[in-house]
Amino acid sequence: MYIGTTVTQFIIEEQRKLSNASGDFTSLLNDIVTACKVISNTVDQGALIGVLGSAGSENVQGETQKKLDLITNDVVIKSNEWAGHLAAMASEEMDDIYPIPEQFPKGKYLLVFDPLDGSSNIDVNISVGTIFSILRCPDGISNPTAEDFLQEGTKQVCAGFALYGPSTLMVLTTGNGVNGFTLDKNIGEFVLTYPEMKVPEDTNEFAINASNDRFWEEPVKRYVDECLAGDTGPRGRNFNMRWVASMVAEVYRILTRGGIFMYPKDTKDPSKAGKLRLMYEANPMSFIIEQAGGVSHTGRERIMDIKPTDLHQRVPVILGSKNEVDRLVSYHKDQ
Ligand code: P6P
Repeated sequence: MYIGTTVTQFIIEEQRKLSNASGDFTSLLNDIVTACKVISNTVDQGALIGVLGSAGSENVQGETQKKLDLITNDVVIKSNEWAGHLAAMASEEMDDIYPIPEQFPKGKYLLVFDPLDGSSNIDVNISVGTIFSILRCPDGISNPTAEDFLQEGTKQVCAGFALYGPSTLMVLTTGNGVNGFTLDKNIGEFVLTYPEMKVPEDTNEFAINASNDRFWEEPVKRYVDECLAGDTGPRGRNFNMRWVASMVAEVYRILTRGGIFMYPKDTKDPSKAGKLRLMYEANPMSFIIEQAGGVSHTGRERIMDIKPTDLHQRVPVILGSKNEVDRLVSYHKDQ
């Protein structure tokens, strides 16, 4: 019985379109996919294997780490450090970069990842995910530093995420559109189920943490107030609101039925430019959203154009359906 196109077959067929493809990239992507399968299985078992709850430590962001933050970080590291495709890795859960250990060969790519995005939800059994971004290691560099990771989002070779929800899904882009796969746990393979995903240009659904309302800048207040005014206000139609507090779940919903996701700049902590991290949340999700026909912006600039200055740099994020993001960007210009 034909099982459909597996993610491995898909990647190899994609690779054939690239004239200079060495197979290195395909093998790297397969190692990342393996890590996501292991994480899916671990998250699925949760309390049964004692992996829930706090690890009693903080990450570089000052956020309390869950046990699963550390476990999943280690899964990604161990699945990808040995094969010779990477020169180094960086993660939300590690202060500095992770150089490939001496006993393993080094490769030409850099991997940046958030091993368990939305992990504050894990103890309450709400969907979480793994976000990853692949960059090229600069030519001639065999021992990269954090500086070598600080590349604009436009330099990404690949971006993807796994979503551990009712189904475990994988969403990928290598710059030729966006494709979604569902993990068939009976055979342990991600199978192509959502080819050529596209973000609808219009939407009636916005996502924002409304508890931050009093900290928002005027353009965001105006946009959200107009959505809340519905058909009695300037938009002339009603809107719906969602907030899952798990970016992977929000982005997947937007890829499926449209929407606008906002974690904007606010005055809650003036020292922070936003909550979400550029290198392993905003940039990979921006690559995916743009490849699916959406827009991803800070309100003042295209996220993928930002020249990073720090591995754990935070940025405002407004992404999703083109016509809604464009509208909110125009409100920033009107300011
Ligand atoms: P808040 C999860 O911690 C995360 O980084 C994103 O996945 C999510 O969109 C956001 O933070 C949730 O933030 O302030 O609503 O808990």
